[in-house]
Amino acid sequence: MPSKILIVGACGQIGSELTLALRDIHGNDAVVASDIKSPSSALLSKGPFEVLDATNYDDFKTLVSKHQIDTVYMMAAMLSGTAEKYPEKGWDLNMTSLFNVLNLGKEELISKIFWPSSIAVFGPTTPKVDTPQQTIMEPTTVYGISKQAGERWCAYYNKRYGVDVRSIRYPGLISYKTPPGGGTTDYAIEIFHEALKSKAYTSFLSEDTALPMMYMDDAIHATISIMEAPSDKIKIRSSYNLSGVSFTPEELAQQVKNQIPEFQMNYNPDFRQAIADSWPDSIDDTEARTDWGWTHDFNLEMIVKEMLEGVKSLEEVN
Ligand code: AKB
Repeated sequence: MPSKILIVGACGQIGSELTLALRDIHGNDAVVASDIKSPSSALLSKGPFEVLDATNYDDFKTLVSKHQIDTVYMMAAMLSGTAEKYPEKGWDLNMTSLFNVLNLGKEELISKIFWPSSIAVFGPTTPKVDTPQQTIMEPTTVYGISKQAGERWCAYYNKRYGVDVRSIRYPGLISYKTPPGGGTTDYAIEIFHEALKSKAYTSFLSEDTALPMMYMDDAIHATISIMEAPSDKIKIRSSYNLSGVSFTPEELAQQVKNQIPEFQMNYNPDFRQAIADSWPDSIDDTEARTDWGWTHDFNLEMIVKEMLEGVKSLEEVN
């Protein structure tokens, strides 16, 4: 029987683009999109959509059996900035949704799971430059703690129950198609909208805050690649380091200025500065490259060009 896929959190920043990419590969009917909130028209018109609260196990199970789902991409999560405002809600959403999908795997109701982790699993005591796959991990944010705990549970369910769960530690993701969802790396998206609208942007991170980042197309490619890889190639069952580019707000502003010379960047760091300061500057992803052949395509210059063109085209449509 052909694979039937469920995306949970399909209206989110990654979920929306992942849904469209998977529908291009497998056909619209093979990919069921779901979210707790209403979908965008592009998602709705192209294939099946279901409203789902991922923290409700019974509803999750019913949906899986209704559509005979065998693969779940569990993309619903509360990101770092928002989870600092609502710590218990963040913990509950991030952990309960993960347990639900892992238990569907344990009960053999689904056969393959993707779950996103993040560079937020690292903390201030982690080596900052070229952070290795295995290293000190003492996260200081709710989001980071939930992702680190989640990674341990993924490895546990794989070892103890044989659940085929695969995961990536996403860096900050940059895209123009869907707005970002309350993360610390969101400045690297907002800057493009403001540069085109008002030729100025005030960054909530300081000019010299280097962070690992990636263009969304690379992230979608990585997500689909790790899921398509033969099971024996996935040697790490917690989560893989993944690297694209690394830059500071000042370096990004300079690239934007190269395209829009009048652009003015200002800095007014807020509570997210402390979160960013606790994360790595850059990531070593040798294992992902060796085990399942990961490569990235987009450098900073390409990202800036794509983002300015993409945001401009969105504004012309609206
Ligand atoms: C965030 O900033 O919270 C996310 C992430 C790095 O996981 N973009």
